[in-house]
Amino acid sequence: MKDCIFCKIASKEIPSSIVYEDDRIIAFKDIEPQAPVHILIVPKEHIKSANELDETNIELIDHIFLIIRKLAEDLGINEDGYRVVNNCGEYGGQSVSHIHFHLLGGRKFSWPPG
Ligand code: DGP
Repeated sequence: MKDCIFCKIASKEIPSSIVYEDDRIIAFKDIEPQAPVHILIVPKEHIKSANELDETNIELIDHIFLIIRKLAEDLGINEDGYRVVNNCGEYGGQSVSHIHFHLLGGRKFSWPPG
């Protein structure tokens, strides 16, 4: 989608530190890391937010979570644990309107979130 920063990252129009890519998704380092490991997992298809998901996206979401598990192993954060976050909409704190999942690890997180 024109003017979408994550579409531009997916098409390599904007550079990023890519840690994983396949035909459906791209994963890259967050530009403002909130933890020693902070990766964004983003579908290449432009989906605005979790609000837009439907049955046609089930395989995509399955795939994303399997890749998150693999990345957690590869990045060595699986044993200590990690957090996966999806921010949706204004109250959820979503700042980029292209659905994405944060994989955060390398430190202990508190609960509830702010
Ligand atoms: P959210 O607030 O959930 O919409 O998260 C958006 C994240 O995207 C935020 O943590 C910062 C990150 N981000 C925004 N622009 C860029 C960019 O150009 N490159 C990278 N690598 N990350 C970005």
